[in-house]
Amino acid sequence: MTDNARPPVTVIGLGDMGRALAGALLDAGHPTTVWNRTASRADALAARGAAVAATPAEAVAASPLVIVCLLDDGTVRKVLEPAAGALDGRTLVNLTNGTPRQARETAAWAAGQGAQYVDGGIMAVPPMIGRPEALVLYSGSPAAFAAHEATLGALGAARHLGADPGLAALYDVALLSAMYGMFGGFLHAVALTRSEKVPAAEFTPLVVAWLGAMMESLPAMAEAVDSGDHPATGSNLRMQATAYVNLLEAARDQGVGTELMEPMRALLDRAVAAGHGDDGLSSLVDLLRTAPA
Ligand code: FVH
Repeated sequence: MTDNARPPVTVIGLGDMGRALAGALLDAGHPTTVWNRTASRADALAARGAAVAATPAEAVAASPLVIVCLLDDGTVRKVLEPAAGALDGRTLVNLTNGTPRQARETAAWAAGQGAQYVDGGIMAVPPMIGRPEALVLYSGSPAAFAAHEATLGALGAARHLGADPGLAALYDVALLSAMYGMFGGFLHAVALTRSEKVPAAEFTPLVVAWLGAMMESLPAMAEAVDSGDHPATGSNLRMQATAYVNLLEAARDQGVGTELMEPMRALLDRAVAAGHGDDGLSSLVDLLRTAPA
């Protein structure tokens, strides 16, 4: 059910995420136009009242706000370039996962077409879209974001990070990197315990409690990073580098691959060799920002 008091929106790209975005906009009462390469993916949205455009250009021309959510940056360019003439005077919000450099390049390209540009990073999975727990990070034109903030709020909690269009992608890839670090650690831990037939479901509550306790140290580590002072607080890097060898040896003994764990050993060794053995873990941030010798 749409409500003509709500501004019209176009959604280009109806994969798992794009369909969730378009569905949330329909739920909020926005007249919604959609386009997707595989047209059948629009069927359920059309049944709920979405207008289905025949081409990307027709989709762009339908609304002052155009949201794209496609596989990757190359796909965004491929789909939008034939529609470039229709972008003049519109706001392009790109929720496709990408890099800061790609976001800045697409912003410059969009400006060349007369469009305002806002980049976005979706910190949510499709079933969360439309709910307040879905966080969507934005950066780019502050004026365009302010003009469309209420509409974008239909997708989830909207947070604008600044005028630099690369910021949302920077935060997005940083948060995803933290997520993959956590999942990688969990997967390795479960592979280890499964090697002795411990059911993952039995072991996992211990992981949840342990990671929760360790997460409490992150704000203090962040302060150390910002100050450049890296107190060991009882766990210096020399000790950690020595103990870490046991993590790798135990994995090999248990027949578990070490590919998720090896990079940290290399970094710890590099830190100790560089004279940071008495520092705390937070000093690895400085090291990561310098290439190995
Ligand atoms: N799904 C998720 O959990 C995450 C959550 C965080 C954000 N990501 C990013 O969102 C972008 C879209 O992800 P998605 O889940 O919708 O991805 P797919 O279901 O694979 O849909 C891909 C869409 O891209 C279209 N597409 C692909 N290649 C082309 C092409 N050569 N020409 C035109 N369109 C293309 C595809 O069309 P079709 O296959 O249905 O015809 C879909 O619309 C992504 O950046 C995530 O990293 C999702």
